[in-house]
Amino acid sequence: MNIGIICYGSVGGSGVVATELAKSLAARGHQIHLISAETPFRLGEYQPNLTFHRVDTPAYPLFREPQYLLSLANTIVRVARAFDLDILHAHYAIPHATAAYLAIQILKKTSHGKVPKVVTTLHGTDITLLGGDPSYTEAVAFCIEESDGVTAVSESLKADTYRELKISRDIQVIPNFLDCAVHRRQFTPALRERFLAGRFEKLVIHVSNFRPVKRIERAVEVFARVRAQANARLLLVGEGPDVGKASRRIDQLGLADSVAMLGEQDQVLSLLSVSDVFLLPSSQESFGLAALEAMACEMPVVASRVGGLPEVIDDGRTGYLHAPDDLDGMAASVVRLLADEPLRRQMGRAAREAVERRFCASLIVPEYEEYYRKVLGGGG
Ligand code: GMT
Repeated sequence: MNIGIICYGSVGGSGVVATELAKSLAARGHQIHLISAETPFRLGEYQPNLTFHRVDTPAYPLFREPQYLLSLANTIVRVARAFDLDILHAHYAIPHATAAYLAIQILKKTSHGKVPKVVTTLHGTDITLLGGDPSYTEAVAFCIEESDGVTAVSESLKADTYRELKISRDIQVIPNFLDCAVHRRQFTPALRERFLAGRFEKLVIHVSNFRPVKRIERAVEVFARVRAQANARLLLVGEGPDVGKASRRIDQLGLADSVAMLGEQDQVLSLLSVSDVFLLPSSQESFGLAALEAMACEMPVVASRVGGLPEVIDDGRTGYLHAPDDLDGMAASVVRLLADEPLRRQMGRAAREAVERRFCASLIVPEYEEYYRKVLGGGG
């Protein structure tokens, strides 16, 4: 199939999933055209069958906002015509589903060749934070209804979409995935020793884009409770709007010596693999790709019981889930795991097994292929 994949290239789960899907589909012989305003950070080296098309949005003094929706729709039209696309797969509804809808209207009026079918994948905040906002609802709901196929990354997100947008169409759940051959524990003793620095015994890690929904200050507060009971260090990996808040909270709680802020890292496997527990106290998480990456590296996750996280983490078997405001409960679970090596190893192994059973690219990418075929056959 000739498939156009539209995504955000900046660090974020939806862009990662879209790029990994693009790479896997290209490796399976499809012609893939990845369309994004930035080079997706997981794109990596040249790969046959995979072409990247940059969306350029020229600035003009009259425009207060850059016209990304228009330049994206325009790029989609050009790519669809030039490469005879069968499928246009929009990752993250806002505004990608709308750009795809607009491009299709243009192609229907102006092209003599085939017009691609549109598949929209809902990732989370496009529905739970933005989609339900009255500033966007009508347009988002309309373009989701108009897509030929719609997928959501969890049952929880599917339910949220019906509730928030009052739509009635069918939504297929296809969970996020990892390349399980690549995403596995890569333990480097020297790296662990470097972080332990001869002063600490255990490592707790949090990886995110430091947006408010990740509640990074709460992560620091959970760690403060852990630190009172265990000789642990916290590794904070990522960049985003709440980095400053994190630093301030670390200083207020007198934790500067036991927290390492590592900034954005595109390869987190080695960092995950030397750590003991992953902490994710988000207020909302439609799936929690970062938790899945930690589990693939045989690490238990302590997280909020919100959104799709219970579909990823089996409470008591592959990690522990708590009400988002139960910081004491999260800290107690982290301390328990840090103190009990056999329990931690057993849960880590169970976490890896859970990833292999349901979330490997080798299982999920064929689900997307089958869904494309269904949509092309008119049954989407
Ligand atoms: O809002 C974000 O955190 C970014 C967003 C994204 O597009 O990267 O994350 C969402 O999509 C990811 C990939 O499907 C999911 O793993 C995240 O759970 C989801 N974030 C939220 O629901 C908050």
